[in-house]
Amino acid sequence: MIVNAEKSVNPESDLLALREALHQRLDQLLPVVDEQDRVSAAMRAGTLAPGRRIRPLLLLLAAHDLGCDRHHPGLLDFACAIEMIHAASLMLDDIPCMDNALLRRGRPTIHRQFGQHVTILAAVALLSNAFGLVASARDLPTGCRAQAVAELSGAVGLQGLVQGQFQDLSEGHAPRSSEDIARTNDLKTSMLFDAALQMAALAAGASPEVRQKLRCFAQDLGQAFQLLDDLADSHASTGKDANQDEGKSTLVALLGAEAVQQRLRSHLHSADQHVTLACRHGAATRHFMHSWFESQLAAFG
Ligand code: GRG
Repeated sequence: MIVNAEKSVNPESDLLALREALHQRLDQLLPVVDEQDRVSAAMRAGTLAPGRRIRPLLLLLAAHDLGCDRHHPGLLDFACAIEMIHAASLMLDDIPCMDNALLRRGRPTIHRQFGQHVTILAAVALLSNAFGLVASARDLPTGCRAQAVAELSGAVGLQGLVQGQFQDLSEGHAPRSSEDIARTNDLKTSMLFDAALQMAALAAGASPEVRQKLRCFAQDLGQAFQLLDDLADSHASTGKDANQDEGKSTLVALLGAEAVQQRLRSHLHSADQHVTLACRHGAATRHFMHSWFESQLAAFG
């Protein structure tokens, strides 16, 4: 376990510092070696574009709440790997045979900048880089790194993001029950949150009981996150195409915005209880989660 030396955290300035550390490390991990190399340029453009960095921040803050030094270099590597996988998933999600999106993170989607074949290759290379980075994360025990690779592989593969995306694409435009929608959201969104939290727990040497509570936390958080994403769909200021969900069977379409907001708050409440039990009160993680959702709900709710 990597021990935390400092105790006090100023949430806002600390978040800024963590975001900056993430950006710098990602920049270092994805260098411009050859100006002509379109694939590496697409990898950089997809990853370094101004995303909100929710997943890697969650990893670092949960690790802090579990007693780790949140600036530990190995944790930063884990967090960057999570962001690379997330960026790869967004790049693939946006291509014409999937969501056919024009805008992402306030910029033209990667296939519009670099073409489809470059985007697909860049996403595959990002995935490969991410697994390599976890396997070689700095100053972490071999067993911890190996288990982190296994967590991540489970979250991305056929029982994770890939399956969620497949279900969304093949069933998303047909009528679905709220349970089916929630199951797909779990695969698409909660699984990567869970991998991030499990990697924090592995670095912290957390017990199986703590890891189980974190799984429950991730499930609620992912559901809340996806509901917010659905509520934000009709707004123009998200940096993504508005009304991308038109004709899709989302929970907003099925239950209406008000019921979805209630459902979202109930998931947040449950998430709060799980993380409080898992992470010795989970102060940093809870503060981040609540302030982030409150600001988003004020804008889109
Ligand atoms: C092999 C990695 C990989 C994926 C293959 C394409 C795919 C399968 C999965 C896509 C899953 C997907 C797009 C889930 C949506 C999750 C979601 C709500 C994304 C938006 O996340 P934000 O709001 O985005 O955190 P930023 O841009 O802020 O990072």
